[in-house]
Amino acid sequence: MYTSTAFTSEHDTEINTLLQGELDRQLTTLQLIASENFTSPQVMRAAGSVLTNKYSEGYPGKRYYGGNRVIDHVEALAIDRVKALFGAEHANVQPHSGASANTAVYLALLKPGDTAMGLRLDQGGHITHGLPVSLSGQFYNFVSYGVDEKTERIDFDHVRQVALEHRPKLIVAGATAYSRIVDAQPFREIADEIGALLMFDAAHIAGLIAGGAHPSPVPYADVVTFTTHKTLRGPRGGCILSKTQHAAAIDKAVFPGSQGGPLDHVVAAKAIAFFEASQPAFRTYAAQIVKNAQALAEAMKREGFRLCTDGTDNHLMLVDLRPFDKDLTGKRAQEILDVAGVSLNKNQFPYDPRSPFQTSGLRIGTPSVTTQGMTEADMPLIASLIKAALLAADDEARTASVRDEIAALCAKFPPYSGVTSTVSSAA
Ligand code: DSN
Repeated sequence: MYTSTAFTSEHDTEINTLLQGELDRQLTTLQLIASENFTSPQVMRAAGSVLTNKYSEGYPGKRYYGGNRVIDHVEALAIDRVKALFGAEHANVQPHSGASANTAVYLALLKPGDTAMGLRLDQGGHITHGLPVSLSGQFYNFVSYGVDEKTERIDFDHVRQVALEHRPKLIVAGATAYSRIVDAQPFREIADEIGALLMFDAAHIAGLIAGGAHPSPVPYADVVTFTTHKTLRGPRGGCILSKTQHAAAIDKAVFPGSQGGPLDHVVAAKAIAFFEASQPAFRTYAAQIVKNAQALAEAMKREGFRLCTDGTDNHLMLVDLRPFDKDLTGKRAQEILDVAGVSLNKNQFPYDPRSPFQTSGLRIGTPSVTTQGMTEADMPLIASLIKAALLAADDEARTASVRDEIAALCAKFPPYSGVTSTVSSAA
């Protein structure tokens, strides 16, 4: 299903060519974006299935359209599986994305103008945690907590202080660029002290939680949101878990509050991903993601980079480029690495002196390379290739040589068995 034959369309050779080009890119370059993964053939098959043809506004047994007998079973199965996977009381599997999930939670639990509190975007938070240009920042009065400047970790004395000062109705825990365990229990205690609700955004770490490689926030949080396509390795989409007391409000806020018809093909793909994540092999996978991140972090340090918090407990690390090259911005490094065959993203780290458009840092994650079968033994080579690519900037011959080495490494770890690139080198 990944071959050019499968992508062939009599009517649209332009898109066919582009799909093949993206397949070749994914097969011949290193995918180190912390929020990406290679989903399974089964998940992709469901996401490309006839379920895309169906309208099913509403919920199982309560639809606005006929013909939903099969769809009801699909959605009920997805709900049952995800509740069992995370030990949740209630689940809504319809959010189209993590941002949609978070927006629905705010709609369910807050009134416009209410105060909420989340991690600063420039210290690891997400745009939906109150960025002024996002809906969250425009409709709600978001205040922020940060990380400690010295340890670069969440400082719960500071979180408590901000909570006591602003008394938010909702505390948002969770991050998009934070390399340490996020402990939900102290957030719960602070929320209880001020009578606030607690939402945990587990988008990045949902797969680690499902696989037992990160403590679960489900027992502590009123609501847990996550995306299904990051460490969880499912289709692109969102999900909301909640305590029973919030179930009706959450469901109403998803539909009809903020979405219309669910993407039933994606709901089926989510159900498959929840099944896959419940298998013993997924626990091994989740643990290996972390082992690989820790091995890569140590190797990056040996290559002369500084790591935010000096390392990682999860699937990602934030790299401070300044000790390696004080003039190299994250933006430039991302561009250089893109040409050399390494996909990652520029990222500010806490107290980064540069803007979010330039940054002094990079974010690197191991979910994709771990799915490909790479282990700790392969991480020093990745670190040395990153360094070599950065040193080779603007030197076409040296960059091409690094790119060939990367393509050779990727060829040893095909993410889809039997599927090879149509190009010998990604150049
Ligand atoms: N959550 C973002 C990321 O981490 O890449 C995307 O919104």
